[in-house]
Amino acid sequence: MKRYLSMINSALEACIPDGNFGEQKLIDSAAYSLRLPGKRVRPALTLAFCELCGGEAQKALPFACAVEMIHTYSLIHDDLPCMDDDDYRRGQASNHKVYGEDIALLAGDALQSMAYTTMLSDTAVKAVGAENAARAARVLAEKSGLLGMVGGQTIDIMSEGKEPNLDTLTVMDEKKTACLIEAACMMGCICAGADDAKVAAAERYAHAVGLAFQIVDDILDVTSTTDELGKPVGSDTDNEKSTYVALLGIDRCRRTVDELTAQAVDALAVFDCDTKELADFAVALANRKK
Ligand code: GRG
Repeated sequence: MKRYLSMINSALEACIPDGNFGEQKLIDSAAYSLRLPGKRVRPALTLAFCELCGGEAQKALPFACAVEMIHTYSLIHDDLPCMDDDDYRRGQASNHKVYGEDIALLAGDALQSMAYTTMLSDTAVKAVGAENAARAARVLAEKSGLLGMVGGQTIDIMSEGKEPNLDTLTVMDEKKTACLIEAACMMGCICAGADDAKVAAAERYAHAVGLAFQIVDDILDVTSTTDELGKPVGSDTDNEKSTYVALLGIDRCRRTVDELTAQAVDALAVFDCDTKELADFAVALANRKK
């Protein structure tokens, strides 16, 4: 999956516009967070699923960038004082620590619309076809919106300080984290013109990988260091967050991650080609250290 990194980083760089008048600070703020060294898990998945379905990664690149833009906006907003109030992200000062809360909020908003202008540009639409582009954009809107990522973040906030409950926690993590990973994988298939069975299999893979990803995030929040993660550790405990670790303990969490990873690998059976790379990726994400 590492081979996609330079492609993704160059494409993201090309999306950063030149400023005209007073908006330069906003552009700098959005560019600051986009350029920070994220793992690029979601855009890499878009490109990998596109290739798995016989498409060209290059054609899916605007859609991969769109997912990363939505992810970056969510991280900027997540770090704000009214949310998790974190000072570090991706090993650097959080966006609002550099540009102020007002500009950070607006940079998140701007990245959200930039995601849609990027994947609905003439070039992107021509590359994958108008119907596929519209379908991919709808998937991203649904999975990142009210009933998806933002809905999950709302459940998270409403649950602070309350007794954790496994059902609520699972729905929260499915929405907050798995939904955007689902969008990333589904969009890759859609860009390649794949049939509904393949799009549904990509969604199942991503659902399992996404839930495991969030549980690993919760584990790392208590077992890792700020230096290793590039973001503060212990913030879940400080913010009285409901997490899998708080509810089940680390050993049961690890077992759940392994079960979910096995489910992700099973979901790949629908694809009639070599799926080893995506199976290995699910295992690598389950064992990640940052
Ligand atoms: C709309 C005001 C407003 C806020 C929205 C939706 C939202 C805030 C936040 C999303 C929730 C969120 C941040 C979920 C956590 C998902 C997660 C594990 C993020 C970390 O992803 P990585 O590890 O990060 O892929 P890098 O930095 O590598 O890209």
